[in-house]
Amino acid sequence: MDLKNRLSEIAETASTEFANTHSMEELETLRVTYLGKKGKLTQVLKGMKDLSAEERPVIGQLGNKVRDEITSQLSEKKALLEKAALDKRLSEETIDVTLPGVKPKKGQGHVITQIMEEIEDLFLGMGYQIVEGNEVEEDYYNFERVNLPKNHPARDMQDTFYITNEVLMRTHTSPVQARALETHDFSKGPLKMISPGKVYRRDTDDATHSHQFHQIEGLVIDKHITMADLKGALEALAKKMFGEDREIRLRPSYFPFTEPSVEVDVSCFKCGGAGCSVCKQTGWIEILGAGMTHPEVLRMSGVDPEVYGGFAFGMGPDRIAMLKYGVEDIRNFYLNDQRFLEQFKVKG
Ligand code: 2U9
Repeated sequence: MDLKNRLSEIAETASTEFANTHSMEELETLRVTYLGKKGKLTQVLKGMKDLSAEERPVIGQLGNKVRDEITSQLSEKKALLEKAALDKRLSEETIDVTLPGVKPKKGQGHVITQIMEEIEDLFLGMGYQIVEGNEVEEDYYNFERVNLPKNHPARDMQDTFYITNEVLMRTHTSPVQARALETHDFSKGPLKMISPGKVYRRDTDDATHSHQFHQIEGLVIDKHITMADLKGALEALAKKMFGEDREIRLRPSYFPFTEPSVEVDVSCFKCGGAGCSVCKQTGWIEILGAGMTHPEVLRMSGVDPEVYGGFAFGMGPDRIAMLKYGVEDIRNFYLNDQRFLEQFKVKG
């Protein structure tokens, strides 16, 4: 058979075979059969070298025409098969919009964060500002400026992690107050602030101690502040955290940064004061320490204690959370066990 006839036959059989193809795999096999390196068309075109000079362009033209036809049939069939596959998928895959959706799990703040935010809300409402300072602090601001000079015995209870001899992890949030005192412009009004945050001590971790815990300290400095103002503020705090029926009592105590100093008890929220296991049969639970700011502390911050004075207080949100929820081991707060943490939902 001459090349011309062979080309016509190839065009014919290709056309029939493409028409009878029903899958992409078959189509690919056909492509290789006709157009591949060793394909039928390629074989025929290779034979062109033996043709005469007159015949070669005629057969060459016909060869190109047949190749173009096969190529376009191939892509038409490919598009057809793709569309058929898509139509099949669309008819098979249905979405039942009436099925219940997957409810996203709503998280919540850590129980200590929730307690701290509740306390912050209360004091914001009473006109206090919230000031956060550095957890890495200078010895000078952490100790000296709150009346704890080098070799003061009370430093023993507040050993901490030292970065250098003079730089340490703060042992309380008092340095935040000391820094605020020296920058506050009293001609613009009183200083009313709370400082919440993490603090550090070189404690051996046990059920009631952790090397890292939280504090919220407060400071109010103005002219004519009395201990009655202190009692009013702390009574509001006790009622907010432990219930409207709570009362507080002040017992004399000692802190280097306040004089006089007091320890503050709240009437037992479990038994109302009658005596139970929570309050160890006393009717009262100690929740914070407080006092009138020591004149020396004010003087060191450049504030004249003859003109200005006020009160300060400090509490541990970890202890408040333990009391409020009956948690017996402080370390539970820091284990990141979801089963424990999910139990606490203060707001919302
Ligand atoms: C300045 C002036 C005064 C902060 C105060 C307390 C009383 C207090 C701790 C007891 C154990 C909190 O729960 S605890 O960790 N604190 O009792 N803190 S008055 O007084 C200041 C601070 C800074 C410049």
